[in-house]
Amino acid sequence: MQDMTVDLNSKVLIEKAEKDGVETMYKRKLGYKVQCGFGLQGVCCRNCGMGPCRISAKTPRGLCGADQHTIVGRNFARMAAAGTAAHSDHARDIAHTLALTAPGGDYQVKEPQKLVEFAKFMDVDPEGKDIYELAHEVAEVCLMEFGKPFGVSKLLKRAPKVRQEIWHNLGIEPRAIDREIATVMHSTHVGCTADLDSLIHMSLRCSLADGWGGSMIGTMLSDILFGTPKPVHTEANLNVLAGNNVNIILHGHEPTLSEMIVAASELPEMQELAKEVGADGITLSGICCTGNELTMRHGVKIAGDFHQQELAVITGAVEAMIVDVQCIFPAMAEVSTHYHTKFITTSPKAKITGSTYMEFHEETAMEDAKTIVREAILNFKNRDASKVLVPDLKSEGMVGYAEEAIVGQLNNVVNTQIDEMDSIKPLVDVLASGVIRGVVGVVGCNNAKTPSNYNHLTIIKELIKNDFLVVTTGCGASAACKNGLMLKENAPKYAGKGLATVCELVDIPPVIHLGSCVDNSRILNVCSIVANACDMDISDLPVAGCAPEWMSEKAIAIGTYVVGSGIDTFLGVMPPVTGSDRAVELLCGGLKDQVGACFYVNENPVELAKMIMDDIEAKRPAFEA
Ligand code: BF8
Repeated sequence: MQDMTVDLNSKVLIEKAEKDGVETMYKRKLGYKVQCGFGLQGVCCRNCGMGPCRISAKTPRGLCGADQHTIVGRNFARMAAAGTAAHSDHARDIAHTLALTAPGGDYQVKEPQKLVEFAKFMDVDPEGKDIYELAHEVAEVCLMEFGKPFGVSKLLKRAPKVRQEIWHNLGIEPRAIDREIATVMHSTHVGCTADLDSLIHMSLRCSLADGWGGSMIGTMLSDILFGTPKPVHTEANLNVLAGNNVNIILHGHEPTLSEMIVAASELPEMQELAKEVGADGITLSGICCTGNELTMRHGVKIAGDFHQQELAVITGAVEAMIVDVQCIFPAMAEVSTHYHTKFITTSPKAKITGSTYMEFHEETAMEDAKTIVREAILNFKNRDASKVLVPDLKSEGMVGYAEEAIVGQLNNVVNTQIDEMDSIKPLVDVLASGVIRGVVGVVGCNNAKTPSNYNHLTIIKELIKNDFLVVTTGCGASAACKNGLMLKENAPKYAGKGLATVCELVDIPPVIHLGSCVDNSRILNVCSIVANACDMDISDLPVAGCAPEWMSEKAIAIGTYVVGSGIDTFLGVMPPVTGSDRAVELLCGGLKDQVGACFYVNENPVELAKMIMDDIEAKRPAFEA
């Protein structure tokens, strides 16, 4: 089992789990020596009650006559729709929270100027309006983006004109977000779409509603509510858990809950209560995207990534794991029974049997957060010292580079102009000169199909060694931070000469922390600004996307909108599409002629990194000209 991760802390805790008699994902994986071949190829259909139908040489069609291309296409589209739903429902909650803002309230507008700019972008006139009146109006306009009856996403106009035309001509401009999700679900119902090209177009349209709709709204409104991230120091890996402090881990995705827990835990009454129960204080840390949201705005430490959630509890040093939605193992309830940890679920969208359910409402946010934090503190007395093992390793890093920070950091040294074209010029110059060969977004999950973190780290190190700047989000960001790749001081050790020089000159790490998975919309934003500044399409830029260990349906939506935006996307794990050679051809080739980008898959991370670099190098001559 130790070989199933490259994280040394994780190895220690996998061994402890064995001794403690606790089952983890790593153990369960051993029971799955052979996974279902039909599922792996995407040729199992259970979209109606006549099935499940499984395509094979003996049964080349389902009972309704659907062939492998239809079934693979439908399954892929449903994954994209589920991913879009998850990101976008997150964004919807943030928009509802913006509608609740009030002066002196639990939620306030932290970035009034950003709100005004975004209001104008969304065709809301800020003139003569109080900032909260404006916030409520913007919230309503954003909420309309989910269900408006007519028109396409308002955010598409962020993209270069030429890109918008591609979408328009292909008929894949996303309309209302919920409509695109519903359309996929309808069209993949028995007896609807049975045409692969159409299903892939639908997947693109729906995923674009995520990238240029839900996720973009989520990111923008989170900045307005909680502040635009700025570079901040943090620490990462399970050693951030503090010996004699109340350890609270926040896990999940939406900052509405976690921001309030941060605020509640800083209250003097909570700090005093922690002392009363015999602790020295309270230590908050994060897992998964909540970890990213908190670290980039507050420097809250990163406890770990998706594959470390069970291991965090197995340290025996966690008073409470507080979760909201997405990427939470149901197994957390069982694992927690072996220790004193309270596994606290808070969302009606993610109730888990065996958890302690404490529903969180944005309307009573601070009161709810205080109740939850109190529960965690009072649990400190139940910690059993004989069960505690906090492993030794943690790393430092600089995190929290929003678009403004990336552009600003380069600009401070090379250029002091503040208008948009001049601001972006240093980034364009450093790319055009070839000092940095290209920019790669290495993002996404951990997948038990690969040793945890291995693909991420291998690919990131190959890229920066060859002067490719890496930007990262989600659990990929945690992997990089845990391994010291987000420290400028480590640039000479890991980065090529060109990249190391840039890191030194403009004070950036070789791997840039861009935030959570919804923040992949920041990558679209920066690409658009650069493409517009160069009078190019996004597909002409020396950039690429990579998901080395993707596993979630959200990752399928992200990969599909990144491809749809014109960025070649490299996967380290094969999606379940190999049952249809036509689907593979289309996704990994044919789309290039339509949207200027496609997927590439290679399960060898060194080879995948080489493919990324070759791909970008091939684009460089045109970009340099
Ligand atoms: O949205 S990277 S495992 S945490 S899905 Fe989940 Fe994947 Fe981690 Fe965040 Ni993104």
